Amino acid sequence: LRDPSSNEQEITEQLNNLLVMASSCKIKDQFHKFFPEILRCLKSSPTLNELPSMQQWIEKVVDYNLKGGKMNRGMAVVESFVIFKNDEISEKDTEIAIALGWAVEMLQAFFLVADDIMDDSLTRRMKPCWYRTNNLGVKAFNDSILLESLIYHIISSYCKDRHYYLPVLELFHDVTMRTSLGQAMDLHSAPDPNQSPNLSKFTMETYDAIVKYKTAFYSFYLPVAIAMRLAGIQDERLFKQAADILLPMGRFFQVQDDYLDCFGDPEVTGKIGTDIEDGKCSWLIVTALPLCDSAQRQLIETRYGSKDPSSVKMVKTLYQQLGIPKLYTEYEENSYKQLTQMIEGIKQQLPTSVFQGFMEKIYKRLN
Ligand code: DMA
Ligand code: MG
Ligand code: MG
Ligand code: MG
Repeated sequence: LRDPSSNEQEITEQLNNLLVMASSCKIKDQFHKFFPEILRCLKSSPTLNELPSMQQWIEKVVDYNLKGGKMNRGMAVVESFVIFKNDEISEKDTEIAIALGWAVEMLQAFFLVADDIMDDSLTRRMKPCWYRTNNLGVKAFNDSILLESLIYHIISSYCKDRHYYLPVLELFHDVTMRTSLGQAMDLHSAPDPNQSPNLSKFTMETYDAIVKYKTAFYSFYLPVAIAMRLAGIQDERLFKQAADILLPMGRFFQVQDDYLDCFGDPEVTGKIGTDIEDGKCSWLIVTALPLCDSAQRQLIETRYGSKDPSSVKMVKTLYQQLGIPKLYTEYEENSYKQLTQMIEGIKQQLPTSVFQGFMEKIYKRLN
């Protein structure tokens, strides 16, 4: 016979999960509905009023590059804020959290426009990359800078008079610096065109440093740290504790991104992979190398980092032969367990639902 109290506990847990899901749907809806507000805010900037001819261009750049994504990062600001605040939240505060969520999406857009040029990518979010539209090419680089500058217009429009204005500004600046350093390490670890890769650079330590900086800070730490600032949290130890979980979670996310680059379905991921062609220091190559015999290593030396489709195919076949997909599934499952344990470990200090919510959204993801 089942213990009736355990049954009750289960029902309470399921009810709680339903409540969290309902609130997440509501936030998603509110978040999307706010987009025209963001456009209005950008177009009403005094600077743009001096240049009415640029208003349409801004709208075009922002519309193309901010829409169509999963919005996980932006929504995480709002969802985390609601949990941290744990109190009645005013309409104004919700609005600020949503606006800052869009500022995070703007930061993501600015990095992606540049990333796609540098990675020589073809598609993003099921559409051609921005630099491949409007005959832009490298001129799209300026739109990346433009998107970055708009972040600060949003932040000042919504929180100039708030006590957390400066800490939030510093967060965006610090995270931008870290992300661009990560991108620099990512780019420098790859070979020059028509050169064979320097395989001694492809170690797990290098990989860990690259992905922590290029992905984990802006995708995981930034949204939660903003929410903490909005909720009035100032204790630096709590920010450190949050980072101790969010940075490894960001690594987990980038390992998934690397796997999907090679083995994902572009119809689902919305982007065609380029890591093998670009000779990137990806999780797959770093995991594969120690398993290679000398002939397999030779194959990587001659074929990795080449745009020739038959070379790319040979690398993918080698990954299959080495059992990389199975190793990936094991990594994903073990990491999930480990991260869940880490989250359990901080429950006295920080609300676990912030971190577990993030985790549930990305575990076993296909896009
Ligand atoms: C992306 O790394 C990192 C940033 C800062 C955009 P990536 O090139 O693997 O991303 P994607 O696969 O989305 O092009
Ligand atoms: Mg890329
Ligand atoms: Mg890249
Ligand atoms: Mg990638």
